[in-house]
Order: sequence, then C-alpha cells, then structure tokens
Amino acid sequence: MATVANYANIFVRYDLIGAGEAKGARVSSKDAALQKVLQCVIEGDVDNIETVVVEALESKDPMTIINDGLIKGMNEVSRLWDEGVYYLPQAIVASDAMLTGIEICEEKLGKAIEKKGTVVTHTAEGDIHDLGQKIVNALLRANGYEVIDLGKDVPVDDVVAAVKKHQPVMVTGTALMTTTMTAFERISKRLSKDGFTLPFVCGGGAVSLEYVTGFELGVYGKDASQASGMANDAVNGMSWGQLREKWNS
Ligand code: B12
Repeated sequence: MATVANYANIFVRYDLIGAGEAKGARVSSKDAALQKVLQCVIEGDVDNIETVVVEALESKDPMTIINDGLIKGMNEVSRLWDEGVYYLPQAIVASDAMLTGIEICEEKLGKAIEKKGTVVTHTAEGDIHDLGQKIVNALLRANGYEVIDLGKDVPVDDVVAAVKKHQPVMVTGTALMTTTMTAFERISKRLSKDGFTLPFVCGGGAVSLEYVTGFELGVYGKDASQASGMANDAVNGMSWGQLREKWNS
C-alpha cells in the first residue's frame, strides 16, 4: 500500500507553485535578498523563510524586510486569493511564512529598555486573521511600547477587562471580516459607558474609515505603520477626537 511520505505535499498545488516560481505573481524586487523573501511568502515556503530572512538581515534593516518583503508578499497573496488563483491551503502556508519572518525581524528590532506606555492589541471576536495585528505588535514594541497582546478571536468582555486591568494609552483592534468587525462598536460602547476616553484604533481589511469614525473613541488605522505614531500622540496627551482629526481627515 502506498504511504504519504511528506504530508506538506498534500497542500501543494503544482499547477500554481513550482520550481521556485509562484505562477501569476506580479510583484518582484530588484534587490536579490528581498526578492527571496517575497518569493518565500508568496510560495508559502515555510522551510526556507528563516534562512532568507536571516540572510536579508545581513544587508537590510528589519523594517525594510517587513515592509518591502513580508507585507508586500502577503499583499500579493491577498490579490491572488481575490482573483481566485489561491485557495485556503496557499493562504495558510503563506501566512505561516510571513509570521515566521515577522518574529525573526521583531527579535532583531529589539526592545527599548524604557517603556513609553502600554497598548492593548487584539483581533476581533470570531476572527482568526491576525497578521495585521502581529505587524502592529512588532512595530509598537520596536518603538518602545509594552504590548499586551490578547491574540485572535478575543471576546468583547476580555478586551474591556484588559483595558481595565492594564490602563493602556491606546487599545487596538483588527478585523478582516464584515461579520466580526461589529464587535468594535460594542467594545467602544462598553468602554465609554465605563468612563474610558482612550483612543480605540481599528484596522484590518474589512474595516473602513466610515465605519470606525461612526462610533465613539474610534480612530481608523489604514496601515500598521501608523500605530506607533498614534500611540506617541496619545502618550503626549492627544484625545481620541484629536487623533481622529489628525489621522483620519
Ligand atoms: C491570509 C488569509 C487567511 C488566513 C489567515 C491567517 C492569519 N493568521 O491571519 C486563513 C487561511 C487562515 C484564512 C481563513 C479564513 N478566511 Co481569510 N483571508 C486571507 C487573505 C488572503 C489575506 C488577509 C491578510 O492577512 N492580509 C494581510 C494583512 C497584513 O492585512 P491586514 O490584516 O488587513 O492588515 C493591514 C491593514 O489592514 C492594517 N491594519 C490591520 N490591523 C490594524 C490595526 C491597527 C491599529 C492599524 C493602525 C492598522 C491595522 O495594517 C496592515 C498593513 O500594514 C484575505 C483576502 C484579502 N484580500 O484580504 C482573506 C479573507 C480575509 N478571508 C476571508 C474568509 C471568508 C476566510 C474564512 C472564513 C474562509 C473559510 N471558508 O474558512 C476563514 C476565516 C476563519 C475565521 N473565523 O476567521 C474573507 C473575508 C470576507 C469578509 N469580508 O467578510 C477574505 C477577505 C477573502 C475573500 N475575499 O473572501 N484567511
């Protein structure tokens, strides 16, 4: 009887991925090291991502690898999914590759000794799409913030409890599904009712400026790179309304 020698191959569609090339991928980098990172994410090459990221770190700073390699690669995976070229298995291995890369870069970015403040981050209840949140975590930590990472699929009650416990300068939420982002409005109502006035920065593919600016405390985060600038503003005493004014208009 034939046995499966390599279970990883169950998830490989050879018509889409093969011989070091993700068919249909349109993005590329002129830089050889970044090209390898891009390719590993797009192909979901979890076996080689560590090697190529470590190699890229020899000549590039971690932020360049995150922005021009890992995020760019994952954006391309999103496009391939939207166009029906990629399916769940490809998206899973691509996200695993990206997360491994983020972890390596995060280690290299280091952590500032003196913390500027605390930020609570989470991915919405019912939602397991946590790549955006992981990027936000890495960038906040790199900029000197203590991050209380509540993870993915976090119940509304847990977010509110964490804010009460840790008294952060800012709380963030990520949602990739129209069905899950509705939790943000419930969180905002609960926080306001309990007298909190901290900014609640919400981002993620499903979320729009119109939606987030429709509830109290809500500030829309289009890009993960905005998170530390927003936290700096909150630490410097800006209210959620002033943050919205500055970042959302
Ligand atoms: C990767 C992916 C997955 C992976 C997730 C892995 C992981 N660990 O996250 C896997 C394969 C597991 C998956 C599963 C599913 N997925 Co999916 N997935 C995707 C895909 C292809 C890419 C999403 C992604 O990670 N993008 C990259 C990240 C970095 O982007 P991002 O989170 O938006 O973050 C950026 C910004 O939004 C911003 N940001 C985000 N958060 C924050 C926070 C702050 C504070 C700030 C400032 C900024 C910020 O910064 C980032 C850029 O710098 C999208 C397609 C698409 N076009 O988006 C579908 C998509 C999100 N998935 C979808 C669906 C339906 C599912 C499933 C239900 C499929 C199924 N039938 O099982 C399940 C979900 C199960 C669940 N309960 O959550 C739908 C959602 C539809 C909708 N609008 O409701 C999409 C849109 C695909 C589609 N067109 O149908 N998925």
